[in-house]
Amino acid sequence: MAQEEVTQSHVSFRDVKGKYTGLFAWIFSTDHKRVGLLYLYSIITFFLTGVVLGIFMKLELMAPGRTVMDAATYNAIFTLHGVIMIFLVVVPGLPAIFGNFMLPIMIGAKDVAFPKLNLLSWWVYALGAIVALSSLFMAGGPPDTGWTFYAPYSFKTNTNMLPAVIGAFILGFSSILTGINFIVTIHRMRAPGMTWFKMPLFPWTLYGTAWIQILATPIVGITLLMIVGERILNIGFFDPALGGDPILYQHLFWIYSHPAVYIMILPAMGAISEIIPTFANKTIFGYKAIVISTLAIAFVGYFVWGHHMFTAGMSGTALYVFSLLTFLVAIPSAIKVFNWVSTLHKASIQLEPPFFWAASFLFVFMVGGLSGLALGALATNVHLHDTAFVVAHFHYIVFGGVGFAFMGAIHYWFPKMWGRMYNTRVATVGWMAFFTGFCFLYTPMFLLGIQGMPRRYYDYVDRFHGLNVVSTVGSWVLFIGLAIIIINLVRGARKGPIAPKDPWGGKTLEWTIDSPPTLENFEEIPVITKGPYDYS
Ligand code: HEM
Ligand SMILES: [Cu+2]
Repeated sequence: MAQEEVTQSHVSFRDVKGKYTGLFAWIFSTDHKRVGLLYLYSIITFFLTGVVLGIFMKLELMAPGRTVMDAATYNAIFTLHGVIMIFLVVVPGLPAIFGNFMLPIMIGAKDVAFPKLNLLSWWVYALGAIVALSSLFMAGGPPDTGWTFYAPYSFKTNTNMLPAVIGAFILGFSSILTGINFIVTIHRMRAPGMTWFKMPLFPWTLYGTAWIQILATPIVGITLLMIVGERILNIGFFDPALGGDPILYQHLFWIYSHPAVYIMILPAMGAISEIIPTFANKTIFGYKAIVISTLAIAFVGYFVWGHHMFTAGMSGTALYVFSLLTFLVAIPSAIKVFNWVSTLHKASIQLEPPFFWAASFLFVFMVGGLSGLALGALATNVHLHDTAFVVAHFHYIVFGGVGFAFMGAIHYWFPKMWGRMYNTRVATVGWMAFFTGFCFLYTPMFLLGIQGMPRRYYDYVDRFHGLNVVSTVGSWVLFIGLAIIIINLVRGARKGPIAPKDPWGGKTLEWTIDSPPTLENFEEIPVITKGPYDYS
């Protein structure tokens, strides 16, 4: 090994000497792996910011009445929390980090199709983030509409709406650039012999996601521009006084934002589909069913947006159709769950941290999905809409689903990305605390919602006190778990033992190359003859 390391072809991508050094070697690098890590560090920074805001919200809700902040501050904080977590964390999330790092490697390519566009997407992301967060430092303060920017409030509030809206608009371009890059990369750059149905599942989910990114994102872009037009030029898109319609805003917003939830969850499902066969030491059950359900979700996901607006005023027919379609879109997700569980059936499972995250993903994703059905049914929706139940539902899905898959992915691919190992025992303790804290944090919100506690309120009546205390304490446990996880990973990246090429016994291409990879990933482009999960 020591002998090999000195030969040029085995230099890790981190040690390659390029035109620049230091920070510049990162922010001007077009290497897909460096771009992926740039996204990782930026997204983690925003994630931690969002977590701190969340902890403060929970502190406020620990007791009725004013606890640590006033109502206006609370409104600004939940808006910022939502904007950061959705637009800066979970939407770019897995595609921008693990998609950039792993996609070319998993399909046997040396980079993405357009490396410069790829770097540009990070720059656009950084610009969007700066613009969106600049409202914090302006007189008037950050917006207080919630991350959905609903009209009519979004064109009436005196807070700084424009930076947030324009920031989100810019961020959309970053998402579109990533989407275009991935579609072309997958079409044009698969290794010889890698037919569509020999492609691993994570790239498949990135493919489905990429189409949503380029087809749905322009819709939210236009919608956000309409708010700008309404606020600056007084064009009456949404203001009834000017002949506009506030409900139109909700339609336009959710025509993007429901498909966007699939931008978030599909790559998460892809990561889980990689982790499960590796730790079950078994071929994935129903590979084609997973591929087809991925494409089905990406497609049907466009037609269910109305379920966010059942109480907003729609024709009876529209209500029934949106409710029916919402139930239909749950089927392909359920198919995947059956496939994962069947893969685990009678397997000899390696109990390691990535597997713990994947297994707990199955649990939280099911709770999130089934509570979605309770919301998708018309009668129960009227009762539950805009209550804490919705907050519990989407945190189980978005934080539970996407967040747990992210944690699984980073613990799975860590040895490949850093060439070192973290301490698996500490990682398991971190997972336990995080998972326990998560359940205590969000489960009470289901109950509170059923009992009628509204969402987005900084105060509540006395009878909701007990469950809110449980939830707040849960947020501390989760935070401790998160701290353990991050400290452990940082220590592993710095001083962990050197990782072998394939520490977990994975079969996809990334496990055949050096840890960490060389600049061009492969010395020779592999020729593919077998399916991706060949454990025979
Ligand atoms: C079985 C699948 C799912 C069903 C049936 C479902 C159903 C619903 C329904 C009906 C609502 C609206 C509730 C209301 O406000 O009255 C809702 C809200 C939400 N869902 Fe889902 N959902 C599912 C999966 C997902 C997934 C996969 C994600 C994200 C990755 C997600 C994220 C959200 C978010 C963010 C909201 C709340 C948005 C807001 O009001 O601010 N859901 N879901
Ligand atoms: Cu939806």
